[in-house]
Amino acid sequence: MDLFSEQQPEIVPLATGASWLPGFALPVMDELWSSLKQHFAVHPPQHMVTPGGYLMSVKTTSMGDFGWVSSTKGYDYSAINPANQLPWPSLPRVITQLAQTAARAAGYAAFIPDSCLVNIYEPGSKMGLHQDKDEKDFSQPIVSVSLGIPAMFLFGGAKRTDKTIKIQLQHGDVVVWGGASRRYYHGVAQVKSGVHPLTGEKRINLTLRKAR
Ligand code: MD3
Ligand code: FE
Repeated sequence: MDLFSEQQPEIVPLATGASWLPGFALPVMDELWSSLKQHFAVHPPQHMVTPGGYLMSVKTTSMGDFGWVSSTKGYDYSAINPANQLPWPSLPRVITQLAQTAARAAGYAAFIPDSCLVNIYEPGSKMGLHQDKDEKDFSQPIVSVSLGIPAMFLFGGAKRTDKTIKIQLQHGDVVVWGGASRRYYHGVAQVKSGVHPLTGEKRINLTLRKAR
């Protein structure tokens, strides 16, 4: 894997502790997509139920020691996929290495993810403004990787009412969210229809986390 062994990546600061690395994952997209397709065959993405009793428009699945799960009982991390009672598979090396290389480039040298949440967006899917607060250690960043058709990502501040900025996340983009930005509200606007040569009519987002 040649994750920028020579060239310096482009790093765009977005907020305190948040860095956008446009195209950072492009060298590994084929490898990433083939490992995701194998994963989907055993742990198919599902519409989870929210604590409020609604179905999410996004489909999710997980990899790693812990996977993010939602039910009418609340949000949690679990070592077992509740849909098939199987343990989530370990993180593919390509994903761990990508996340660690990106975190290091953004200034987080000691990031060891134990969870990868995979979100699948079809045209019309969206994710409302929220904070990620189900993880134990907020000093650890979250690394996000986008594949497939683009989406408008909404990014606010520490309060729900803070002004939001929009950035279009493209195939191969990586964003590292640490420091103050780790607690910021964020969401994804309704995904417009489109086709990507690798993923078809889908956007896939990976979030690498230290959950426990
Ligand atoms: C900023 N996913 O899974 S990735 C999520 O595109 C989630 O699927 C979105 O929000 C997606 O929780 C956004 C970018 C992202 C992920 C986690 C963050 C931004 C973040 C955590 C804190 C601050
Ligand atoms: Fe989130």
